[in-house]
Amino acid sequence: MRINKVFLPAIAGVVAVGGFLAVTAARHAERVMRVDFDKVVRVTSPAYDARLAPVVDAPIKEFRIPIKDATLEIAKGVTYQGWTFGGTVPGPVIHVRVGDLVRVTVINNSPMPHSIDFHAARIPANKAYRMIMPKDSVQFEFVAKDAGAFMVHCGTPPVTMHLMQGMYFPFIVDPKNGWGTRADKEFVLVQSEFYAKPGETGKVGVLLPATPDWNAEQTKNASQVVFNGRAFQYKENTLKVDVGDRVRIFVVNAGPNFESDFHIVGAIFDRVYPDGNPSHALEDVQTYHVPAGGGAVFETVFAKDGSGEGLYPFVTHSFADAEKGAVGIIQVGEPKNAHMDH
Ligand SMILES: [Cu+2]
Repeated sequence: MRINKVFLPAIAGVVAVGGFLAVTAARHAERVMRVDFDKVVRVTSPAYDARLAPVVDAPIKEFRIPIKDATLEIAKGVTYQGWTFGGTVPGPVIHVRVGDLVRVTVINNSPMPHSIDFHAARIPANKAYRMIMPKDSVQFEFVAKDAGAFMVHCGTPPVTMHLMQGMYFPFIVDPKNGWGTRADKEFVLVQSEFYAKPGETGKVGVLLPATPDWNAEQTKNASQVVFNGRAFQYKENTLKVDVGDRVRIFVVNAGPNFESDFHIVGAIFDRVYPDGNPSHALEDVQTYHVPAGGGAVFETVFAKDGSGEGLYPFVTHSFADAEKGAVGIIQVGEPKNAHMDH
């Protein structure tokens, strides 16, 4: 009813009663967006869909987020029993705008306690981020006040275990009036690490899933470092843009342990927003670091007279990590017979 009241003064007296109901219903639909991530599952095949859909205008955005166990493919041919938000790693991509009221319901459909932590929220942590027991749920709301690329994750101890199992997703907040420049393509990349022991070959010759390696995690010896949950997935499934496109990439580093030194080979970022504030843009940057638990916004233009048609690897320039899977390719245009030697 609160929603209807918003429109009552604006339209009372200018429409007939029947029209009033119709208009109110239509406006209501525009004011509230509801997404149930049990039903809307992020595409992960052949690669996790890195494209960011435009933000919806509805100023109230409601999200139902199920916690569930899932079998993941963390590298080609390597399966892993993960813990997830929404059945994928990373979980869903949420895109809102500064000023939006964000309503969250998290349901724990897994057999162990979990929780949720929105880095973008200013909210009492003891209430919103409390433990959610199996079959229990938590509900809270907050107004998104800060623009940027934010991490959302499970905060149940040991947090490192819940992170290495896959419990994180990106939460993108656009500034009220946009980023100052129009982007032709927007992508989201979440860097993270897995610490997995290779699976053994079972009795019938089937390779069993890899298993968590707690000692490797404690000594920070990752088995895979990935963008969007799977090693090297964007080498074959390139991110495609057109010549002349301004491309904006929201990079979130879910860790749990490593920094991301984000770089595109063959391009320069004409803008980086380290803290998501459009008035704090850095200009003409080659590489910029994203700390574990942090995010940054990167922009570059693949102009015809510069970084035009061709292939452009994106990496963490901490190359031991890139060699474990944190590398992908942006394909600009349709370069003929193009391949990367490295
Ligand atoms: Cu958890």
